Amino acid sequence: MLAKHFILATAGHVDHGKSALVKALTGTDPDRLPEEKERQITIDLGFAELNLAGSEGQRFHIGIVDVPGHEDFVRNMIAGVGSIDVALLVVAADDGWMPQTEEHLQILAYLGVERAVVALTKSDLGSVDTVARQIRDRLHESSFANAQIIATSVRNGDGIEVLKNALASEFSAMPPPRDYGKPRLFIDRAFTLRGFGTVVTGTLTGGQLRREQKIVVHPGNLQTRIRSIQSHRRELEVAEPGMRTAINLPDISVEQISRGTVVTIADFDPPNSTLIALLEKSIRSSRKNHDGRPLKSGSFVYLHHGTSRTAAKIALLKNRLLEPGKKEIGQLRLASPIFAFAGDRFVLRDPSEQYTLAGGMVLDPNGPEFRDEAKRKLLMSRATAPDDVRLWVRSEVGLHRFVSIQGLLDKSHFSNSEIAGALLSLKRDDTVVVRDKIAANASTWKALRDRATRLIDNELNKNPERAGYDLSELRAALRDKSTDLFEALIADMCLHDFVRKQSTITRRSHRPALPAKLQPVAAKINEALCRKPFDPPPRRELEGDLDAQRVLRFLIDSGEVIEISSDVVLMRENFEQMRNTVAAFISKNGPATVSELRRELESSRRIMVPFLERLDRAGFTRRLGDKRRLR
Ligand SMILES: Nc1nc2c(ncn2[C@@H]2O[C@H](COP(=O)(O)OP(=O)(O)OP(=O)(O)O)[C@@H](O)[C@H]2O)c(=O)[nH]1
Ligand SMILES: [Mg+2]
Repeated sequence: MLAKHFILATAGHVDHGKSALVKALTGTDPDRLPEEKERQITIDLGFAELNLAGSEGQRFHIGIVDVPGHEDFVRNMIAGVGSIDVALLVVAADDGWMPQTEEHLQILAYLGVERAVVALTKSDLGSVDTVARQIRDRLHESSFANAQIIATSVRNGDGIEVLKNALASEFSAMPPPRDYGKPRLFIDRAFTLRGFGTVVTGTLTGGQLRREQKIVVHPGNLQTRIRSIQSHRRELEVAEPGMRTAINLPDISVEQISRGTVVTIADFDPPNSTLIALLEKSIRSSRKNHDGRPLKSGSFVYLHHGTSRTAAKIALLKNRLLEPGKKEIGQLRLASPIFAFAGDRFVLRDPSEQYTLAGGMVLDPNGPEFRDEAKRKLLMSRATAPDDVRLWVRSEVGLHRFVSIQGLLDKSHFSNSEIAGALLSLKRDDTVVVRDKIAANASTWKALRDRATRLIDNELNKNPERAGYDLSELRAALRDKSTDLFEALIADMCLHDFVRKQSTITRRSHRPALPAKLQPVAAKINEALCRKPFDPPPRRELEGDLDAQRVLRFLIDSGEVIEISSDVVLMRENFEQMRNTVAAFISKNGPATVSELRRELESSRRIMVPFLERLDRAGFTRRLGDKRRLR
């Protein structure tokens, strides 16, 4: 049986025995920094691995992240628990539930961690039963209310095996970490190895990474290739979600990459600096302390996402205050962009970095501001069903009216095939219209088509002599519609009552005709063109006013008048007669010059030069030196 990979992280108050427990479970001391050894305190993240067997022979390979408990290092703790599957919450029997036990619990909840096992450590020192009751009490109404509580001691080894079994049973009940084809490695360490160059490590989520794969580093959009991959010092071809992953990026210098940067693939838009999120303040945050005060719209906070931390300004969309126990939609403006997906969780802390204030879920990673109630509702619906791909696709179409199918929800926790499937099902129900590369709500699409129909009909009513409405004018009248959207609209209209003719669109039933008031103008133009049939006046003289322009355009569109050049037009019958005369003259006399043909036709150079060029272009005549012959 293949081993499943999961990530476990410790959590809990300073000095409660997290690192000692990791060492007892794995044999590895996660405190690797000299300063940590000297001060006997964890400062930064530590790592270890643990192999467990399930009761039915399953094998679990667990990457462990050991976090610091001290209040000064909560920032590092958050970076360690951003992509974990299970928390190992540690409470010491001689100390009980303490401030960072509570803060870590809230952080885990904000980040959406749903499973935990509690280790009641130092059982050799304190009253296990009393503290176990206290823990159960504090876990009440948290997502860990039913977590197993295991008393352990690293002094006498009590409970260590029981804890391993408890963890194994936890993992047995879990599906493997999701692979939706969108890998992200949030970097927690970057260093240089002699002979290898830059190595970065992190917890892989969302998809696989393979050796030799092309990747992108954000922010900075640095493009490079993975030279090699390791997990817990073993070489790999492919790293899976849920693996502690180290990758060698020899083309990137260690100065360009650090905790907080993300390694991903090149399929996505760059990071964003504005996002729309559901913000949530835990009912647990205590009124007495600073962390219990409501969060004010307009305030500055630190946003922790993945392994990154950035300053942000909050704008709540409805109320001015976010009270404990409440949820609100808000916009976050970030001091530096983050590579967030819709559905990602994050934590907000105060500017002095002493308190955890709130948490949230990204509802739109590229959220322009909107206070529109309909859109707020659509976003709110997302928050209630973060795993419902159909709902997310439908709300995406609702939020943006017309969405390009390529890239639809690409920054999300849904795979491309889940998104395509949801779109297909919405299309089958006629909820969403899919045309070409565009998806829209059925009603939005109908409204757009009705508008275009009205514009075309208006135009054809006003100018019945025109063959159709210029597409460029129609597009301008519909205002800032993308090329893809406009093309999809025209194609859709042409399936029914409309037809595209060159650069215009018209009703199939439309027959251009001159309105009565323009008839006299037409007669005047006719007369002018026939007075000297082979030497008519220049076009600009015929088009004295707007009406004359309309008529001439109609005559050209209907084929009664032929456009020879920008300034020469001829009646069709005169044009044909000229052409026959040219043919007869050359047949009789052999190749002829412009002058000879001009004399024969009693025309002028102004007409003859463009006229003969036109015959050349049509392949009727051919020019050889200064003479024309017939083809
Ligand atoms: N008696 C007893 N002492 C323990 C036990 N577990 C840990 N300790 C001691 O408690 C102290 C703190 O242990 P650590 O494992 O460093 O605590 P920690 O939770 O990792 O501390 P931070 O990472 O700094 O938050 C050390 O001196 C350990 O030897 C235990 O089961 N019994
Ligand atoms: Mg420690």
